[in-house]
Amino acid sequence: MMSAITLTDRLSLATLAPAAERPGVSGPAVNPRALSTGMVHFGVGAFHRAHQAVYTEDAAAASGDTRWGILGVTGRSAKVAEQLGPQDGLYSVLTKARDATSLRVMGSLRKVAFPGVDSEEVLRTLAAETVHLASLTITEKGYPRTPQGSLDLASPAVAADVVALKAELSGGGFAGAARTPLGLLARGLARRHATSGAPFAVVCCDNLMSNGSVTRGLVLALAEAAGAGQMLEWLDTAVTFPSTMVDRIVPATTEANRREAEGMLGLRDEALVVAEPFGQWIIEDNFKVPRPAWDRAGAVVTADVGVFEVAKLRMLNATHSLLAYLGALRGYRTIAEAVSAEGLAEEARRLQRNDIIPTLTAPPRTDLADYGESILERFANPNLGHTTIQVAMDGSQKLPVRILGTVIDRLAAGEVPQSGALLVAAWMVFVYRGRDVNGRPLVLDDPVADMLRAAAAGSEAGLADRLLAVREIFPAELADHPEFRAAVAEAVRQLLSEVP
Ligand code: NAI
Ligand code: CS2
Repeated sequence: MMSAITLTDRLSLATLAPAAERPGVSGPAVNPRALSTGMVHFGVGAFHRAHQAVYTEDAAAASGDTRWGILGVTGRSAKVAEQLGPQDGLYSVLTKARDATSLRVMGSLRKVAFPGVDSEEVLRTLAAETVHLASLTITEKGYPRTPQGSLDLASPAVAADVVALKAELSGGGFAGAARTPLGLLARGLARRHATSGAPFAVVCCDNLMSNGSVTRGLVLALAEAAGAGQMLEWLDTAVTFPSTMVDRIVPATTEANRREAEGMLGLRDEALVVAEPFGQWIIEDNFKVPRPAWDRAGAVVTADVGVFEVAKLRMLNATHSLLAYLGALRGYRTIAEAVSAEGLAEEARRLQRNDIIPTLTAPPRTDLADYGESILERFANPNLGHTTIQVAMDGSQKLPVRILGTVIDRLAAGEVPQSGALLVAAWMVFVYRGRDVNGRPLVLDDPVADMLRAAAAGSEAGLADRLLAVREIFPAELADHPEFRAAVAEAVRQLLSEVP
């Protein structure tokens, strides 16, 4: 007779207790059943679950404040909602240090909504007086902007959300599923203004410079486009948009990760996330509402977050992208393999020391060279499995934030950033070749992939100029700078010869 197939039970409130007692496992720091929802998070992907949700849970544990349960809002699909629903919102964080692994069950994510079916619930929650803030990790491409940085009103999704916002403002009732997170947020703020008018905070946690100001500008633009009238003044006086610097390396979860966690937990966790031990969160002190005691959980709440943001986005994220593109082209699957490969750590140091550090003001108590070394050390963690192809995605959105500001600053100082040119060139060859030195395909995962492939197509000799002419990425002052163009073209020529 066939033996019964043993399906491991799922992590849930009913199965949690014995699991949390297992070696290497820690249980929720709060009682999930005691939490009320106090915040909404848009983009409940891996990073939120391993970063803001952890800080929020630690803050609740330190303060005994039970107001900070989280309603997560997914973006593109119902997948995360389907992963977490049967688990009562419980999930675990698999923390992978170089030589140790631990598992922590999290209890603060109380429900996940999918805008396709739950937009009205999200609107009601955003308007509730017991809910004080929303946070976002919707990726760089989640902020629909023109090359000049304004709201992209030509986007059909944005246009549809403007129509739905007009309906909300006119009291016309539910206007259907939102098409963008910012559209849903703006509608929720409209409802809050029309009901309690209570203050609110919107905390962007995406890798963007001045991410709070960027978010504020887009939300205001949505409201203006919808003819918001009095709501605009309320947004200006009652709603704040603090900027933040966020840092924790959180690779996409693999099935091997899930199996490892299952062995530790004795339960199946379909919503598992994986992360390094390091974490940092610098938050602008700009709130008119109650908030979790994040500063009691290791976050820093300060007036000047900008110096931290620019140092992190330029030092960590640009180095990440350099290693991702050079590493992927050389056939390295992970960032750890790339940074440990012959010559690549030196290229990363050259980028940091010659091009980036001269453009920075060091954050308080920070030696920038030491900071750069600590970053390379984190990248070298062989236990993490962060892939070059994951970091390489969305290059059209990431390059402007991570390296083009550095390039502009160095050119203004009369210097030609050779390593910055190498990073741009490596991205160009990644787009153009679409394969590594071993002939293995390299997927171009980018919101404007088709446009990039079309722009790149043609002779090798003209590749640099063709992609520098893409104004959605490269401003004319860069693309037309003769010495920068020459540096990029030379680096492209060299890399094309290395990846035939
Ligand atoms: P993820 O892929 O796990 O989650 C991305 C979330 O954004 C999902 O909820 C998805 O539905 C939503 N999304 C994706 N494209 C969208 C679009 N075009 N419009 C609206 N929503 C969209 O990614 P993960 O790891 O959670 O990272 C998300 C963001 O967090 C990153 O893009 C970055 O800005 C920030 N971050 C990530 C870190 C990491 O190591 N993973 C570290 C520091 C910051
Ligand atoms: C990475 C970031 O995927 C990427 O582009 O550079 O997600 C990086 O892991 C984080 O910014 C680290 O804080």
